[in-house]
Amino acid sequence: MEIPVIDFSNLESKKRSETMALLHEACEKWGFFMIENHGIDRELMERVKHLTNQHYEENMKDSFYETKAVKTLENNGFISNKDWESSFFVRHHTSSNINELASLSQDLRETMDAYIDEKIKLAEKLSELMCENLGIEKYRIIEAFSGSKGPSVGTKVAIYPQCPHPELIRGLREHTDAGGIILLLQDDKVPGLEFFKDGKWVKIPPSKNNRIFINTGDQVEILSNGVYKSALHRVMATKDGNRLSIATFYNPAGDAIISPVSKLLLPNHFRFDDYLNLYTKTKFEDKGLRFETMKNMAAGNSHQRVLTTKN
Ligand SMILES: O=C(O)CCC(=O)C(=O)O
Ligand SMILES: [Fe+2]
Repeated sequence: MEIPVIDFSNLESKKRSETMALLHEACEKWGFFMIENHGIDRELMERVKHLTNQHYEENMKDSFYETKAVKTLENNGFISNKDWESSFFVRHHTSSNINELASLSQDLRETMDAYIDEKIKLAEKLSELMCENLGIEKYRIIEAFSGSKGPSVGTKVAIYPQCPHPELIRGLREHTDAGGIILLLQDDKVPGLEFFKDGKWVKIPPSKNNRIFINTGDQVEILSNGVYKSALHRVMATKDGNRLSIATFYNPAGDAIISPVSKLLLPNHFRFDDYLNLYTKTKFEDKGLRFETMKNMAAGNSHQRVLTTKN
């Protein structure tokens, strides 16, 4: 199974419709994919990774190996209620906490800020492409996520440290993500991330060619009325070295009210007789039009409206 790779440079070329179709399939059938040629500066990405690794070595490593979970690992069976992960969380939007994270160097703060600005642009671009593919208004996802102050954006900066007993603990236990669009800058050497697809765990290889890994969260599944998926995933602990992961969450605001986009809903709550009446008149028409008419009827509009526009 080849994980879909969406080449953003094709969006400006003759290959646009083919690329859009690939993106749609990735969102529908996989819930995860990679993006290349996304336009984020390679050097900026390398710098974020380098400074984060350095920050871990200087400020996080010692305290991680002091934790009780680490010390008791050998004396336990499988640990099912903890993760082998050392992380911190940066909020960017709607308010930033980066200056409150005392141990971060000025260099890391500035580099992270510049990098996240790029990630936000990429998330918004992606949300627009998803809307286009779903046949809904271009800014529908951004608006749905906005609440009173705009979407909420945060980044989990994590190292999954080298683990002496990877069979006894997960790097991060199985879950789906609560929010919207997740953009992951991951280690270019050490693997560990796995996604569940069609009954099997798919291993996500370390990033090459500056690719960014994307997955969609529960709110995208809900907004799209289940057309797009939030897939189960996990991080395996490993003996092979530290694994870096910088995951940016482009999520709804806390006060955003979420519901499926009405255009994507199937008709519901109608009397079957009413459906049959309409069906008799429109049996040889496209069923999508019939569904729209049933939805309009439920909304109190004339049931003829959609059909008469066609005839
Ligand atoms: O670190 C990773 O690769 C995945 C992180 C993740 O799934 C999460 O934080 O929700
Ligand atoms: Fe996740």
